[in-house]
Amino acid sequence: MKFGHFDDARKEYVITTPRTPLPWINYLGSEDFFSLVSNTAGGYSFYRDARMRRLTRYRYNSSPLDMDGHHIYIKDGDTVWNPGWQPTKTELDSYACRHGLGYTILEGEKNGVSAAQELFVPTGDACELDRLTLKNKTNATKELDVFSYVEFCLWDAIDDSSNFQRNFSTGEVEVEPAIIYHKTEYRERRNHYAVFWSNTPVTSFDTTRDAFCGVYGGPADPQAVRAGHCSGSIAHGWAPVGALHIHVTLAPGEEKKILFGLGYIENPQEEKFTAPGVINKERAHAMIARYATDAQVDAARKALADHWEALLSTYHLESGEEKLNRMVNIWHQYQCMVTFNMSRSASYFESGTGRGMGFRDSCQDLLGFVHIIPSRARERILDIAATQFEDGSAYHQYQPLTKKGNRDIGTGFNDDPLWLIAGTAAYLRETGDWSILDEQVPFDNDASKAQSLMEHLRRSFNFTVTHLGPHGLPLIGRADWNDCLNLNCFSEHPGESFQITGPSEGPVAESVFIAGMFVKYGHEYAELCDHLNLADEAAAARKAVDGVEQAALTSGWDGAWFRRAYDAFGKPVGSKECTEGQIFIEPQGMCVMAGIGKETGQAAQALKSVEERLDTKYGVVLHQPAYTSYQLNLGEISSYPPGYKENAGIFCHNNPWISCAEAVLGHGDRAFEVYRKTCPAYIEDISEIHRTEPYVYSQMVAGKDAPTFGEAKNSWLTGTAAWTFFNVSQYILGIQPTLDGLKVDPCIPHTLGGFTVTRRYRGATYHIAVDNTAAVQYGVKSVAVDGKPIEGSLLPLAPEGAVVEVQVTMG
Ligand code: BGC
Ligand code: IFM
Repeated sequence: MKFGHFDDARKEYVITTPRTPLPWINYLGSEDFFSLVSNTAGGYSFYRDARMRRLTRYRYNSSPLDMDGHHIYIKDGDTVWNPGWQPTKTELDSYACRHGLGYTILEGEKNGVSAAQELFVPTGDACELDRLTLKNKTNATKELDVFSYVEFCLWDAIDDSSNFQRNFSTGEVEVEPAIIYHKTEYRERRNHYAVFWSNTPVTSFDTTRDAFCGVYGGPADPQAVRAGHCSGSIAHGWAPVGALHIHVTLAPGEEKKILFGLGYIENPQEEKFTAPGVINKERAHAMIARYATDAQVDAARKALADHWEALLSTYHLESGEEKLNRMVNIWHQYQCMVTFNMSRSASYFESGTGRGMGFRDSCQDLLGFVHIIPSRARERILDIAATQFEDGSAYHQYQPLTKKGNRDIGTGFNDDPLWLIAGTAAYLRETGDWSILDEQVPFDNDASKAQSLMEHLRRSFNFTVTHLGPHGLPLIGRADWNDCLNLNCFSEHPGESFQITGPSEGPVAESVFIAGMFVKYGHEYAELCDHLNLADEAAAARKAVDGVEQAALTSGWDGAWFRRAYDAFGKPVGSKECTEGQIFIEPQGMCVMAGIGKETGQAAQALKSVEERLDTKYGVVLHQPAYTSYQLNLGEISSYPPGYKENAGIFCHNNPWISCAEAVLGHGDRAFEVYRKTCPAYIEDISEIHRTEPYVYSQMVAGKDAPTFGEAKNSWLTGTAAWTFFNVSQYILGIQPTLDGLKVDPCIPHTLGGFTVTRRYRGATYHIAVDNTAAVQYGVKSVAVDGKPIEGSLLPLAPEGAVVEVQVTMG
């Protein structure tokens, strides 16, 4: 069953009922100001950091669901309704939600009045605009009362939801006609405030929740809306809100537009007050003036549309597969932007308060983002590297506002350092900007300990070299990619409480997955050394890589697949010797991607085992058999019921690894089959089972051991976005940036007769037409550039501004 449809021409998903299985959301903003908005106008806004600069409140996991948001009420006689249905839930005569690139439009109609609430964050500005277009479709004049309402958060979202004894006394606002300033905490160390305004004169306003909603009321039936008037309340402590009321008269057929805005203003510290306690409003006035007229708002919308058009034109596919085109050209890349911006911090499932930017997550996000805005990728790489320690290890997460490592989450994830090589190498392949390696970057955010980025990568590489275990495999530490496989978390006295011991305290648990990573990214590191003429270092790196590769092929091999790990007692994990957890997806994907066992046949055997033992109709599960009971020596993984999350769920993130690995072996049909099984557009028809948004990936889908097999959870913020785009663009369609230029090496289903990709790369535009009338899965027979045949499939680098015609024939 579907709850809407794709509108590819407008690059939108159109939801046609507000009763989706879960709120289906969109992200507005991609620079500093962000809003999440659901298909029923729920959501919240923040500036840069969802924990430290939260503008509006959101109550997660609430009942009723998704009541806090960006609400517009329309009172028409005795009927009160919202264009997005919630929070009044008044039945609408028609409803649609259009989620597009950086904007959402909620279209409702009731009793002959249509209302479109268009929400977006303009490029280059720190505000959300909500434009309401009202139209009277009847033959009689309509007298309407329109209310726009937001509930402010007192900035620090954790403090806001816990420190009530203080916070009920700190709230402060200022009001000017049609403008409400939320200035809580401005008087002390802060220099920022929020502004909520309308471009239309207001009839009345409220700034206290008690007055607007009623002490025992709520957004579903606010007292002021029922009364048709606000009471001019001024917040002193308690819960400051922004509520603006506008009376609107609409003649038959008449249409009117009203703009509401929510902005973030930061004044320099020294400009704090114009008079004691009174904020300096200059910047707010300037912001409001930027969107005073409809023409200005139209121009801002157009600028946003142009911005996205330009971003997406970097990689554009035309093929006979409509769903593939849609995902590659729109939704994969869009989700890559969102995951790049958010890492795993703020969604409807991540509260924005627990996690900041992940070290491994953000490095992987670069793989799918680096072509979109390379300059932002560059900045991100330097930010991430600055949280590394001198021994090459790293904080697992950092806070976006301060960019400082997050001490609560700590360190000890031994895969982290290698992801920095992965992200940086991807940046270099895309841009050829070798200057980044010379950048001086602090360790542990301490400028006095700065070294070149290349030195950071060297320490990343050496971290693995110096942390090998008894089988010559890398030590796993607290965990590798699989956060929940905690093999050094054990007790010698069963029944004792859960203990996590740090990697320096002697644990010997080893990871075959990190071995695969080390081989893959170790080779990429050696290539950087080659390029920098560090021949000795390159040779030494390759020698270290070969050693780990041998260990993976011997101690890491179980007979028909790669083992997952060795636990702290030296027993294999992910082996036929185990009763549960005999085979895991991660090492099969990563080792084969690294080329391990390609010559010996072990790689093909490993993927065959994946297909036989881990594949399901909804995707490849993490491991089999699922753990049926909690086991202290395995850690959090076995704390989940079978089929959920890391305990044998379909973790979407490592499905593309299998698809990439199949492509490495030239299996185009299977690579595409694995891609298709979890791909949103291909499973749109089972939205009632899948339940999350059908336009983006979720972190996981319940595996075959779960009672709710096929049900997805944790949509939007997942490494699946980057890995999928990386897979489909570079492994399947095979348009591969290398250090020396673009290479074309597709691995596609034999039924795909061909395709064309337009790729902007290092300033030139390549039109690449691939002909597969030979109906093969893999293999390039000939390549012609501007009509002239070339040797091999590496395209000569074209000068900036050039347009290059490339003809590739498979066979
Ligand atoms: C995992 C969760 C786990 C959490 C904390 C996440 O990355 O997906 O399953 O509970 O880390 O360890
Ligand atoms: O690898 C992790 C990631 O960093 C956060 N989400 C879950 C993944 C698997 O545990």
